[in-house]
Amino acid sequence: MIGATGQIGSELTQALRERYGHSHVVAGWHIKPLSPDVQGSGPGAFVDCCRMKTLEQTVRKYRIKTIYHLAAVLSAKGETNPLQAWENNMKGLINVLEMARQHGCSVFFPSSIGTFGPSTPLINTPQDTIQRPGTIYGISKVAGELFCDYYHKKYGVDARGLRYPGIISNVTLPGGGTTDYAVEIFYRAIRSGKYTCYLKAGTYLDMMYMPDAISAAVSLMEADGNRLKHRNAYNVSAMSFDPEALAEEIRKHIPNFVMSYKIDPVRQAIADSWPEKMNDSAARKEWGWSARYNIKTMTRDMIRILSARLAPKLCGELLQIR
Ligand code: AKB
Repeated sequence: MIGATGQIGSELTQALRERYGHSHVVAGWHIKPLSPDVQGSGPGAFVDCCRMKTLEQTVRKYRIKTIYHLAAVLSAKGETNPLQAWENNMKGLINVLEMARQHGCSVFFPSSIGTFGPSTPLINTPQDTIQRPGTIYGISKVAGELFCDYYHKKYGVDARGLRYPGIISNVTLPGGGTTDYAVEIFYRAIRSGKYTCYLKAGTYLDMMYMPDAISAAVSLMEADGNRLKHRNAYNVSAMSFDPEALAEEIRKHIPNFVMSYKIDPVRQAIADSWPEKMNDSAARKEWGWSARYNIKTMTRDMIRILSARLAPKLCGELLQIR
């Protein structure tokens, strides 16, 4: 697992360990150290995917069969230093694909709703459609999708991937994304009963709860390759909401929750160019994808888990878990 300290990587590492055996999943870390849970439950390795040597040492040492490449600079952070983001995102993936080619590994590559742009149909976004993103993150993810296809066609590397929506989770905070508000809002609602949102009311975006994001990755990687017509860059969708709808859902559990707005023009422009809801019929048909959580069940679960962890006393007073 490259990026085992990140929002998705930290939880995917643990899920894969539960499924395939704790000693069989190596947690790769680079800038941040591994969390105590990840570090304590299986092997870990320093892996800077932009430096081939560290990647190769780990692949050889542990005889790696599958590389999950979860490290990336996200959309909003990428705009602060576009060339650096391009360098990290592309160099990392190309090294991973080269390693996979040389050592016969398969690859999981998470792409994103960020690969779409203002000229894409943003409602019921088709699997195969116009992709002209306006962020460096989106450009690197489109190029990544194409690189995965290329390595499969030219070298037979089994590179598979998904286009994730915004991911909502309660273990590791996201960092530098446009959809991060949908995670931050829960922490603030529970801690202080207030949140200032940087996206406007009415900004509908495709979103997914982490258990569905994990199950999508596992199901795709376990799917029969003969059934995969696309193999890579599958649209996967679960729920679509705007900040108001999420606040309303949170108020069912925290009635006094107050949301205000202070719009960030950079993230607002990115969000306006992303799908409200993707069409994920190819994933449903080719490997049986379907999401379990909607806004109601996700919100209930987030509040239950975070309230137990963050503010047991406060939450006893404020929450009405239904
Ligand atoms: C981001 O907001 O940059 C990511 C994504 C949707 O890919 N969460």
